[in-house]
Amino acid sequence: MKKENKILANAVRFLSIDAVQKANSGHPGMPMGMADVVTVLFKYFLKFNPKNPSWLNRDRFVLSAGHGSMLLYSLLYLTGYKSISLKSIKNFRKLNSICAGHPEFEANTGIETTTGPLGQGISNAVGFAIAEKILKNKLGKDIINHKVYVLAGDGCLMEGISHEAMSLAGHLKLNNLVMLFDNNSISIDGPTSLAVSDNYKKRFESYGWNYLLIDGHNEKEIFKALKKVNLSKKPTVISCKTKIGYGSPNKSGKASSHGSPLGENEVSLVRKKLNWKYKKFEIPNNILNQWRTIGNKGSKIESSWNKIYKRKKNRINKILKNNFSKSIRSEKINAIKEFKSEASRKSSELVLNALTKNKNTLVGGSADLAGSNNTKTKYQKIIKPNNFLGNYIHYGVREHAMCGIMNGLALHSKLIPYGGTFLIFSDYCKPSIRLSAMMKLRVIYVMTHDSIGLGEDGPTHQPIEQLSGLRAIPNLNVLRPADRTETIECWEIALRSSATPSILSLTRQNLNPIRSEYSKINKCYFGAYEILRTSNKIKLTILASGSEVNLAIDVSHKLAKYKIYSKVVSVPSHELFELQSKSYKSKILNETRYKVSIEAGSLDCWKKFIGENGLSFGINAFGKSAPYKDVYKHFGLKTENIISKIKKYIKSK
Ligand SMILES: Cc1ncc(C[n+]2csc(CCOP(=O)(O)OP(=O)(O)O)c2C)c(N)n1
Ligand SMILES: [Mg+2]
Repeated sequence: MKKENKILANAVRFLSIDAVQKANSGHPGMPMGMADVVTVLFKYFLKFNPKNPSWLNRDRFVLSAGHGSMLLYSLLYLTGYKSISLKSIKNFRKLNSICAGHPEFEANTGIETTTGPLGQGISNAVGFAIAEKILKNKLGKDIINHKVYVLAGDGCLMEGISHEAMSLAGHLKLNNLVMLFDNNSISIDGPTSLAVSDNYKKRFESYGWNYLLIDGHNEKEIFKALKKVNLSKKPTVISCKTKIGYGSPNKSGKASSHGSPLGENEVSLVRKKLNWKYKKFEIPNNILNQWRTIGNKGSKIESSWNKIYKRKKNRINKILKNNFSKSIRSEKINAIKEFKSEASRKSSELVLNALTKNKNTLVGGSADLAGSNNTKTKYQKIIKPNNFLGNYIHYGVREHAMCGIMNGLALHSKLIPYGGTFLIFSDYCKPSIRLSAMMKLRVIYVMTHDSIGLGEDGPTHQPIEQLSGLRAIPNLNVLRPADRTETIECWEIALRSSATPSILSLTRQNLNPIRSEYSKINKCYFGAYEILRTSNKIKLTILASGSEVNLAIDVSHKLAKYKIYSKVVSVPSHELFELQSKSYKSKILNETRYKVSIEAGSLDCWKKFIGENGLSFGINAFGKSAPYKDVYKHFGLKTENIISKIKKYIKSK
């Protein structure tokens, strides 16, 4: 490294070391090891403007190795982002500091995504890179032409999601994507040789990536590799051989520099070794100014971009604007007119048909179940290698990466991703779903075959505890519509929830329509609403969701023959119902003493509505392989059984 650049890199190192030491917690090793690489990247290559962290055409820098968060905070502070002050760095890992333990996405701060669960950042970066390609086609390459850099460590690359995401990125030839692999051969338990003997070159080249191996402390090699990327037709891994904890006499190259402060003594020794004469957190003006000069370059680049943008602004805004209301309304009118039995996955396809007839920013996809999830419409075009004119992604059988990629698509700017798989495989998506919720992203998960109602595929495919588990995730709307009208309304909710991801839980089997009148109001927004009552004076409230609303209606009508009068409440969303006023909730729940819930899944999540004295019908076992009506019968989800249990229940209480 040139002396001046070594000093710049050391500024990153010492801010990181000092912050971890002060917090008495964190990971100094990675920032120390990768400081040289990122210094060359930020100084000579990265296109960014700290004065406008949201600049649409900035390069995206994703820190997949989120444990090295101090590397990112140091860079953002040094280059002049307002979001990160020296004070916040001193408050690293303290309550409400933007310098959280792991980077937490916040718009307009330079923190592009939330990372920490290893490997997620790689899938986000693939999403960013796909978004860049799609938007370049939509808006023109004078408006969008940026790169995506992702810094990933050994851990990220051991995770399954890295295999899925990189394989798809290679297939799609995402030449705008560059991975900086911190190839330090150390993870928490010790040398990576304890657990890995992959041939990285062969692995990545077989995906269709370039593989460049460099010394991550050699400026010339770093520079040359980053320069080479520009001409590539493929994504590139720059495998940077680095020393974790670089500069630490006793801890460099060892796992001991990974996850805990170096200790005061060792910090002094590093200061000596790297010839850093400054006090804790002190970055002398001449060094800070050099970093700020690097940051300031971006203003100029953005302002010349702005000239082009201003000319095209109206057209761009038009392209990026969505207007779904008209299609939603006309579909709702149609649903009432046609009044047809159909699977809610089919209803969802009809909604998508209407939505995709016109241009918008929806980007659909499925993990190899397009036909089963009904996610692809005849109006959509497939995204292919070297052709990003389309709006539909065949993710392949890669559920986890699909969801991480959708997070990246949503984070990039204006795209609205939706992607399908079977509800049972939400388990393969969970870590990314959780992050969509944490980051407040509008990602729409189309999850079909949502119960034992899928029938013959049996217990491995029949979701039981999935709805309950998903409902436990904060800021996630789990939407389980009961017919076509509700499916349309749930889609409308998902599209309008700009800060909340949605799960659309949809059936394989047919459902009878429950809504016979057109309503301008989106009733599903209430989360739960009355759909039927068999008398003015009722004794019983029956709550049900999705496919079981039909069953609840049948039960309610038949109970009336025994003079047990009831109301049926359709509950498309627990979360939205919880948001309603006390009086609304009370009107729905507390009209009767007797309360019943019916849902073909785990029972527990209904307790909060029906109380200890309520009666739940559901399933607490792993499903069965048989035609679906037989499976429903087997688990007691049949009108006769429910009626007889309700009769006993009312007698006994
Ligand atoms: C999914 C997941 N599993 C486990 C962890 C805990 N963890 C954090 S860092 C780490 C080791 C990472 O090793 P590497 O990527 O090589 O980072 P380095 O030690 O080189 O900085 C582990 C296991 C995690 N953050 N995410
Ligand atoms: Mg490592």
